[in-house]
Amino acid sequence: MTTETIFSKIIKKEIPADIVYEDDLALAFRDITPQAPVHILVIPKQAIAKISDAEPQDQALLGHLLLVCGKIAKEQGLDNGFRLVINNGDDGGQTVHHLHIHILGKRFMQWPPG
Ligand code: DGP
Repeated sequence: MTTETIFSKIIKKEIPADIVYEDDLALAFRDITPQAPVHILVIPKQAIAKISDAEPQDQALLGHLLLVCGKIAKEQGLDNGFRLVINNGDDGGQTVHHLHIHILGKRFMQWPPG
């Protein structure tokens, strides 16, 4: 089940966001509470609530989102590396129920994550 989220409003430009990339399928904008000097969220315009809800027919869209992440990382100069994160569900720490990929960069990332 998908419901309206704050990200749906960003897609419809009903609320502002610092958008860094947009195409027919995807939108990317800076996270409002950045956890790294570069912290960008890449989302599908189609509202999939979480990665575990994705279906086989979403395969091309999911691949597209990853390619967009790579393109943005290059544009943002993350040549020394970066981290992609998808939080899924409560234990995953997901707070917005519209699939999003975090791109975090311009600092060293610890492992394991908290
Ligand atoms: P997650 O915990 O994976 O669901 O991450 C949700 C992220 O979304 C969190 O890092 C903060 C960000 N966020 C929440 N509301 C807004 C908003 O209105 N604008 C922007 N730009 N980011 C938001």
